[in-house]
Amino acid sequence: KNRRPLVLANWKMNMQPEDVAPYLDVILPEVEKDEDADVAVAGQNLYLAQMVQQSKGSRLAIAAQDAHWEDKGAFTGETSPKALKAIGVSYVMIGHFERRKLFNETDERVNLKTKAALKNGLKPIVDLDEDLSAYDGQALDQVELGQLKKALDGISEEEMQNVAIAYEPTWAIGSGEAASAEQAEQSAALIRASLANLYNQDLADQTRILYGGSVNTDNAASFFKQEDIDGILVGKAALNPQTFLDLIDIAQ
Ligand code: G2H
Repeated sequence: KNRRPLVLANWKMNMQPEDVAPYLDVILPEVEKDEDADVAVAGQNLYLAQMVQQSKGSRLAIAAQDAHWEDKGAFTGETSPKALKAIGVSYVMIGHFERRKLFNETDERVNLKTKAALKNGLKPIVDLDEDLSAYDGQALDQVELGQLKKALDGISEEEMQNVAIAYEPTWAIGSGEAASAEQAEQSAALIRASLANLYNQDLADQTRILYGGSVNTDNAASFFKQEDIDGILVGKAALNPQTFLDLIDIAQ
């Protein structure tokens, strides 16, 4: 694989204000040594400016968990992708399973948000939670995943250089029961085949695909061994900074 591993911690709505700086204090010196993987932490919006400040000049990238599709306007409670970029945020997660399930995120909005993130120079991590078993047995050159196709509608090959895809089987999220490495690889391979059909094989070969859903230090290595899995999206296990560091080590 010539794709650079990406390890993303998703804090979700966890961490109190006093937890943020000590967490970064633990990981920052170690992340500096980890030259063979990209590392990012997605915090609640209200911590992002502080996280960017604390990690300035380091290799750690800061991610948002969502962003609106407009740069500004009357959208109470929402977050502007333009403002995220301005404060130094690098990545933005779009369409996480919890957004789709609990906050009525639609494929159309995922698409609008992905485009807006790209327009503002943020790197979107587009999350898919579609049940891919439906595509079982389909010839690879015909695979066309619904969520993927809708999310990327109108996004150019050039813009795709900055997009990563994350796949999270719904039953594996926060359940403690991860997909097996084989199941995860099968899904990642389907996603890559679908990217090749939507764009071309070169682009599919360059795009990073992450697995998410109950990743921990026991199973992470098995995911990285898979041909089509280039990274992990980690919730619960990444709430402990030492465990997150262990996961980054495994990625390299
Ligand atoms: C899935 C994942 C991170 P967890 O949502 O996005 O969380 O690792 O707790 O399953």
